[in-house]
Amino acid sequence: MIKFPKDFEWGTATASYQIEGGFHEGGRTDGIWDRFTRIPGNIADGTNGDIACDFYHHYEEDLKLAGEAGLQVYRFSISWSRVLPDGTGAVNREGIDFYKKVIAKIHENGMKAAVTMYHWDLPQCLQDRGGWMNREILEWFREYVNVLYAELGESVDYWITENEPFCTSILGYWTGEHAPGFHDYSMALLAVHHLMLAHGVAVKEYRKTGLKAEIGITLNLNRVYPATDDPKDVEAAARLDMQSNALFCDPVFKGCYPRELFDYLVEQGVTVPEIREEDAELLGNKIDFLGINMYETHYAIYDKESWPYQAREVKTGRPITDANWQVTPEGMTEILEFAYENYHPEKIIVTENGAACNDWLQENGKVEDTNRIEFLHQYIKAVGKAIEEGIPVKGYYVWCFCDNFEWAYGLARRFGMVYVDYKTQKRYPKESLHWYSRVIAANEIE
Ligand code: IFM
Repeated sequence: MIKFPKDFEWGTATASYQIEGGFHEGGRTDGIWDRFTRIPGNIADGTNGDIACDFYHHYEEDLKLAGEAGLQVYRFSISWSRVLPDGTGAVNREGIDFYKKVIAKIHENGMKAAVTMYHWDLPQCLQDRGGWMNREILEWFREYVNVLYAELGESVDYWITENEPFCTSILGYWTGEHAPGFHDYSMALLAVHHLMLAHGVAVKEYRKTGLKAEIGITLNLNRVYPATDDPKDVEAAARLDMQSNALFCDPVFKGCYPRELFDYLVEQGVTVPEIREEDAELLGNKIDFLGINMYETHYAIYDKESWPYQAREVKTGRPITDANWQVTPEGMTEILEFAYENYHPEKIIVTENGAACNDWLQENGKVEDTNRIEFLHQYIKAVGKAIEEGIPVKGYYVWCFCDNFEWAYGLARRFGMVYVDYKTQKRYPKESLHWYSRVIAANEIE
């Protein structure tokens, strides 16, 4: 039996574009995902987030259900274009009021509010001005976060500057799987730099407000191990490992980028971003907690055709989830050890972990997602192991509370603990939600 500390917080996580819907209601303008999802072929099942699970109209019901399940923290993100329809300038009262009501309901239902300020949905009007390629985005972001601090600051319990800058940059500007859908590695690296600086801006501005809630960033970290012990595979995996972890952790904790990685990329013909003198101070701004999203350990081999790293990820025969991700619970303990040993964060929160499963709704209204329960069980145990080793993990949030729009995979890929019938918008708590409630109530796991 693993017992969790008394002050450990159990929660769940969501994100605006994936759940909200109401895409043209209440003064919201288009974000980059509204544009991206309209391009044929970008989303596997051709769906989009126009309605998703319609949290915009169902938030009261959802937050009541979350509270009744005993969840202690509800993580959600703000849609920038709902709050500032022109990206900067006039504040949309209706948008702010919506989030005020959401936070009030979170509290009313006995939970804390963890707010992500940027979870991938850049206003399209700012993309039209260069988006994450344009250094002016630091000023746009400064304005946006200050609106949030001023309007919501008194009621938010945890601030998360950005979610998974890896995805915004590498998937958005290199593989093109995510909005805005570019394919240029040098652009991706520039996006990394601007994202890291924007994170620094948000922390710096926050400290000026005197607000007392904690602020951190959420990184999706995972070790990349060699699939064999061939030295070429070992080196190739080490390069991808740096891209996944050090590229994002070094700027946040050390105020610089991994030299070895940048030197390698220059040799490959990549243009690395110009780092100005004033950047180091912004990059290294101290955070209160590190949020880690972890789902899968990756394995890689040498592949001379795979530019720029000459490395390719492969599966290694482990069971896989419906997202085609390998089930690797030991990797959860390992990534927590890696983060703690290399960067010494004072506090870590696992801000996402979960599984996509091939769920189906039975005649009796039940969804018996035993595979998700087994997945969560193994990963939560792995978090407990890290705590027993003395790593300061203070919270764990399941992705996701309810089924939602899973980016390039659309609505078909279900990650929720609550099943959503998208035709009726009716919610059906899955067995995993009941199971998670019991874990929370016991604060321990077998
Ligand atoms: O749905 C995403 C979320 O937006 C960010 N982290 C991973 C989840 C599952 O893919």
